[in-house]
Amino acid sequence: MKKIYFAGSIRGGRNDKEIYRQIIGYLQTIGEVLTEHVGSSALTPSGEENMTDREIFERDLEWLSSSEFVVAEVSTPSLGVGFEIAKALDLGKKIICLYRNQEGKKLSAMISGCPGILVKEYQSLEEAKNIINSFFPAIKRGLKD
Ligand code: 6K6
Repeated sequence: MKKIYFAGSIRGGRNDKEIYRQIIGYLQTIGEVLTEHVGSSALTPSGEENMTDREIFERDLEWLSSSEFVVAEVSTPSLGVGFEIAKALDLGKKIICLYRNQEGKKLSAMISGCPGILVKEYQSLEEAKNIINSFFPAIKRGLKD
């Protein structure tokens, strides 16, 4: 099963958590999503957490290293997501960033201008699914591994 690392804002703000949950749900039909909690409505920026920041950092980097693909939802700016994208680039992962265009806002040039990152704009979940399908061409042919 393909391992997919989904990245989405946590302390950067949780406005898009429902979208993350829906995208994660779709990615789970394709492979194993290591970071399912990113879409959880129980996860708040200041919520109780039984892990230290160092433990979270180390666990997430381990997951990132072991994954083949990184799917990042970058509409809500997040330092952590930016860091994960840069790290994934260094590790040679295949990265796609999904971005919803919002009036008065623009995606960071460090993401949209980076040649190793595929950035795709979407509005609806349906569009996001189509983008994901074309990012995972083998999946479309029914090959899950
Ligand atoms: C609970 C309450 C506050 O923080 C927590 C638990 N924190 C995290 N748990 C799991 N992954 C995390 C946590 N904080 C950051 N990450 C990783 O960084 C996730 O994989 C996200 O993709 C990304 C979010 O970064 P920020 O800067 O928005 O928090």
